[in-house]
Amino acid sequence: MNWSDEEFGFETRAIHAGQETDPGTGAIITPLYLTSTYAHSSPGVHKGFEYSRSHNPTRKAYEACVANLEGARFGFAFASGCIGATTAVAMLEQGDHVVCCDDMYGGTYRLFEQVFRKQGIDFCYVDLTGANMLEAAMKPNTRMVWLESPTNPLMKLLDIAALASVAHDRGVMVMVDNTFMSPFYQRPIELGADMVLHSTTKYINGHSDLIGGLVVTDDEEIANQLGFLSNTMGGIQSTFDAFLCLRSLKTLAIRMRAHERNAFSVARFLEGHDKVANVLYPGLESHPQYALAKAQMSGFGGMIAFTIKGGLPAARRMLETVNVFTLAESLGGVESLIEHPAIMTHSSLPEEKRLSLGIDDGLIRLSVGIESEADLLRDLDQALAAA
Ligand code: P1T
Repeated sequence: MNWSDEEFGFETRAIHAGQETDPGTGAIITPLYLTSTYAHSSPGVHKGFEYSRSHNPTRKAYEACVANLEGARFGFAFASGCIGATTAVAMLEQGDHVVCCDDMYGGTYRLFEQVFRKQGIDFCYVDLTGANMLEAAMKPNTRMVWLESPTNPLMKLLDIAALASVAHDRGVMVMVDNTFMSPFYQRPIELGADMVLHSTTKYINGHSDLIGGLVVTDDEEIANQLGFLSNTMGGIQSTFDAFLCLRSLKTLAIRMRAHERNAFSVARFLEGHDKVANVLYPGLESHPQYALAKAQMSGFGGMIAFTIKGGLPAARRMLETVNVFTLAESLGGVESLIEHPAIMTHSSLPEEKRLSLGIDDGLIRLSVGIESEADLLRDLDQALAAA
């Protein structure tokens, strides 16, 4: 069955795409195929599956479902967002150059600077909120542009269509890390991206019980390379975790709406609080790129960053005082999390880079979950009072 987006809505595709009723039993759920290998009837003659590093029916259904939701034909599921990123960058060669947005997940920055730079790949980090900045940053050896939008943690938005057009004029491929929005609120392939990365640890799985990554593309040549590298490097998602993610996708739409509803309330509450200096949420009219947020995304998601007055001492007191929010790294799960980027998720950035970006000691990041709205507001209120 072809669950095309012309014919079927997002919620329908999230429940059905890539999946078929089991012809042998009628089971409506794709089984957990816990097998490492598959029988051949004669050497080289098999049913399309040889070895589970290359292909596995559960993982294949999950990859096809996410690819469908992103408006792409090919998906590759990995054991983490980081190994998904690693596999994509492994397409490059020594001497190649990558232009990256300046604000990004600290672990991605660490991967580029402390692993790939040693392999002879060059990276630069540029404020890409203006597409002309990309033009200036590209060199003759630039092969890839690496974008996050919204960025982690500063919630900066990048104009994906404009940047992809500038990159493509020079034959440069574009990767967009869509972790914060999920395909429910943003579809970078439709905006011109060549590849989309997810840390599926976050909204795609949504229940904070696994680590995973996924790369999709609609480009057959890129898909061939990713398939080769995934099989050769072997960073695949485990079958069980692929099963859990496939299950989670079925509720992605309702979870994302619930995250957003609560995030709006939290963002407005914080904006009106006298201990809060600044709130960064793309759904607020005060967000510097509110117009782009409305044009590029179909919603605003569940992530918020804000600056507390009083710097680290106030931030620490607030983070130690929350009860419903949990002080923890990660995001995108049903439970609300709060964290301190400077000390936690972005500690691998050199201090001067962190501070020049604006990731200072007063910056706090929220992943707003889907608990009762009033409980979240009350919790933040009492924690801010303690700060
Ligand atoms: O943790 P992992 O599944 O390997 O994904 C890495 C990653 C990639 N891209 C983005 C935008 C991310 O936010 C992450 C992981 N981020 C966190 C753990 C965090 O708390 O920000």
